[in-house]
Formats: sequence, C-alpha cells, structure tokens
Amino acid sequence: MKNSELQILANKLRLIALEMISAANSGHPGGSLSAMDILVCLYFGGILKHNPKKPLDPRRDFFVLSKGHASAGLYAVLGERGFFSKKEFASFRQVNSNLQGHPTPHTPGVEVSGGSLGQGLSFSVGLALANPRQHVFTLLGDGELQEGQVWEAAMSASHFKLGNLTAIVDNNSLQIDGANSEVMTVNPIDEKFRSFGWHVVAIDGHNFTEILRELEKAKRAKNKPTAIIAQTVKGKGAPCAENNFAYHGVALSTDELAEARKNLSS
Ligand SMILES: Cc1ncc(C[n+]2csc(CCOP(=O)(O)OP(=O)(O)O)c2C)c(N)n1
Repeated sequence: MKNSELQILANKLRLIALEMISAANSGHPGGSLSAMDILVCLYFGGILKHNPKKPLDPRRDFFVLSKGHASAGLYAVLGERGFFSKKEFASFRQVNSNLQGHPTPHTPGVEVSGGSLGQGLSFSVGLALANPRQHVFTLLGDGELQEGQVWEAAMSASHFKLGNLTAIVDNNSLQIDGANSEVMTVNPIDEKFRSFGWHVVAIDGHNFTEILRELEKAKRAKNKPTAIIAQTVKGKGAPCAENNFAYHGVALSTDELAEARKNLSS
C-alpha cells in the first residue's frame, strides 16, 4: 500500500473507532486516534508478520497494546484486517461481546489482556525472550510511562539484549486528567530509554514515511531493544478532541461525530 492509501485507511479506521465508542456511549477516543497511524503501519504497512485467518500462527510476530484503553482503535484495525467480522463492531463494550472495553485474548488477534497500565512491556519482554526469531512490538502511552513497572521491564530488556523487542511510545503529551507535564512529567523520554541501554529514535507519529522507516529499522536491530518515541496529537482527526484531554475517555456526541466524519472523509 502507498503512504497516501495508508493515510486514507487510517482516517477511515479512526471514524470506525469513534462510531463504536459513540454507539456504546463509552470508550477512549483520544488515545485511539493518536495511535491510529502507527497501528495502520504495523498491520497494513508490511511490518508485523501475522495471519488473520490463523491468529495463533506459531511463526507470527507479536503486537501488545500496553495502553489497553485504546481498544477501539485496535479493534477497528483487527476487524478491517479480517481477524473477525466487522459486524462485531456494533457489540463494542456490550456484555459477552468479543470486543470488551479493554482487550482480552478472547478477541482474535489480541495477545494479552490490557488496561492496567504498565504491564504490557513486561509481557513483551517475556514474549521476546521466548521467541527469539520473532519480533515483538508494544505500544505504550506517554502517561503510562509513569508506571514503575515500565522501567523494570526496560532494564531487563537491555540486560537480555532483546534486539527483537520494539516499544513505541504514543507521545501525545496528555493523559487521563491533564498534561503529563502537570500531572507528573515523563520527559525526557528519549534520554531515559537511552540510559536504560536502548536504541532510541524520535519521530512524527503521523508521518507514514518516518513511522515505516523506523519500524523497519527496529525490526532489523540486534542486541538492543528499540524505543520509538512518536510525537502524536491526542484525538487526531476529531476537531473537538484534538489536544483535548477531556476526550480521553468520553464518547463524542452526535454533532461532534458528524463534524469528525466530515473532517476524516475530506
Ligand atoms: C495501573 C493503572 N492506573 C491508572 C489507570 C487509569 N488510566 C487509564 S488511561 C490513563 C492515562 C493514560 O495516559 P497515556 O498513557 O498517555 O494514554 P493516552 O493519552 O495515549 O490515551 C490512566 C491514568 C489504569 N488504567 N491503570
């Protein structure tokens, strides 16, 4: 797929995620939208080795959504990719649905439960250790980096020389109730990972050329894990939610959704 096609697809999937959240009147638009270009590059840009018809294919690469609250974004991608029927989108956050508010491995394509922030990187370290010939990608929020467990995992990843592990930080600068700089600063993120022995690169998390280039490079890395610090806009594509932490975990209203639809389809 060309970058221009990936861009169109990402916006289509942003809208699907927003529609799911509004139908359920519950979910997390901000972090689903900021991460969408990265997710699309992983699944549609030829980075993540996977087989939607055989989600547990023993030769697959692994993707772990550590910031599990961005489930609507991940489900939009997995449904579009064919891991399950798109009809299931309508059941988002309903009792007994395959698409729970926070991911669980009951959903085809989901490797591990998420939602309790800070755990995904530890899980990914285990996956990378156990599967040295496969690559493990995990997506964390920048607010999530406030969890101490992240840094225990970062330390062990470099100790075990996990070149097959890549952590992508969705660096949108906001978390649930404000800016990280006010709640508890996580900067400088790059220097922190570097001091823990990681390869580190900072990119524009909405630039497909940069995302794909660095994901490809990370996949070829040896001996050291890679951290890709992706600068993003929380709520990207939904005018009311852009750079607005109030939409971290709130569904868009009918009017706001109509405005986002217009913006994302143009
Ligand atoms: C251990 C834990 N503490 C608190 C929360 C509540 N919580 C959910 S999302 C969130 C903010 C996360 O911010 P960030 O990682 O930056 O996510 P993003 O902005 O990308 O949505 C918090 C504190 C949680 N899910 N898990």
